Amino acid sequence: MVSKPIQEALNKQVQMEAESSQAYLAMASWAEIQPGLEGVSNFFFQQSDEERVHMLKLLRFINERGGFAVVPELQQPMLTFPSLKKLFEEFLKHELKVSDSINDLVHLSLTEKDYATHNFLQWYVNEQIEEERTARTLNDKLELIGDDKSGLYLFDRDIMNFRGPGKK
Ligand code: OFO
Repeated sequence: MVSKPIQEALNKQVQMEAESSQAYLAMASWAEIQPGLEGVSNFFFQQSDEERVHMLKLLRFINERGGFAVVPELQQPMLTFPSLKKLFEEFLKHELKVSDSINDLVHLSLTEKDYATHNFLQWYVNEQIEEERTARTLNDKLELIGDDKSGLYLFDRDIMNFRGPGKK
């Protein structure tokens, strides 16, 4: 059985994952209408799907543990981006925020002595290592490319194959 504080914190994380999914969906949609960013757009459509899976996993865990998973109201995400660089900066910023939130949850699970939740959260801890690494690497690549058009062409072409180590 989940305690009240754990249930609340897990439900907050449900909201965060759902908002991540929305944020990446908005990035995908913006990229889709920019010339030549099909790869980036596909990457974020896929990223958005993954976040929905993260959300569902939490939702089902809460109910499985005798709690009640609340389907949250969502904030509208950032819809347009002044540049590709800005979009990827937002991506990294977002993932860092999610990592902080997961870390807080892990901490709470220990103080509440909820070892089942602690164990469940390890999947998210590992996932965040991958997500942060992906976002950092892509930001570094863009920094290196600068305004070089052929570099951007290759970036867009290669991003679909770039899922970070351990990702399928
Ligand atoms: Fe759910 O991993 Fe990104 O946010």
